[in-house]
Amino acid sequence: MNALHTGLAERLDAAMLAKKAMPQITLEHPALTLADAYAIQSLLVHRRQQRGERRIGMKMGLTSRAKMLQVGVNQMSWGRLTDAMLLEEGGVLARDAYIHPRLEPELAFLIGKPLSGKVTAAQAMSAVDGVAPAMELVDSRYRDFKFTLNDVVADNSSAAGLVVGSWCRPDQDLTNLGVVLEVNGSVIETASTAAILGNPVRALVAAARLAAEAGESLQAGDIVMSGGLTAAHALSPGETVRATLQNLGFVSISVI
Ligand code: OOG
Ligand code: MG
Repeated sequence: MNALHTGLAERLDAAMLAKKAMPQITLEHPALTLADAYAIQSLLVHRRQQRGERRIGMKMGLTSRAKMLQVGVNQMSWGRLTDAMLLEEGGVLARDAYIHPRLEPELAFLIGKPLSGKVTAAQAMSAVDGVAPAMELVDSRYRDFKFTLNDVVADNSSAAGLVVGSWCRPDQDLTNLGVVLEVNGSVIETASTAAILGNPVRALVAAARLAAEAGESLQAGDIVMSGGLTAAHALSPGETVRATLQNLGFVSISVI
């Protein structure tokens, strides 16, 4: 920990609380490393925990080509999820509670047994109690949703919210399930779960490895988000957004 990390975590937190976009931190601090960025993220999430929020899991980011192309960053990132980010399935969210929110379809994993370090896909899946259709709400704290890998990592990988559907049995083939994203009944994006690294279980394997590298582990009850399956959709009031994952069901939320 150092003063620069603490100061940047505070600025990112303030931007979120004020719902006001800020300049990219790498413009002012081009020498920041990826390790610095994760240190800032850790402090940023710690501030939220000091306000009473509880860690509920981990989000993977930039695990699909569609997402990498949309934001112009071609390396995986991860972030921390807290209970304050949970949004009610079938509920509403207020557009003006965020800066420039976007929703994206994802696959959620429910961890049943501790998982950490180098694991195989089979080991990762044997630690999973359930899988569910989900959407992630991303809301970059940076102006115009523009960032480098180090910027977005410091900003907790744009994490702002998640909507998780009913848990389904994990002992099924998840490798190539159809994905449909609809806004007010019109299909705007389609994909396959194979969009996530060729097999979405690889996102969970990566999460276990990255958690261990950060000195953490996935615990029973944790949620792991796979990363966006398609480009994210920028929200406007009046929209109902629904993500359907083949065999798993759907999740939806309305924007006011
Ligand atoms: C960066 C976070 C990426 C995903 O699912 O790929 C992400 C962003 O899009 O703002 O959440
Ligand atoms: Mg995401």
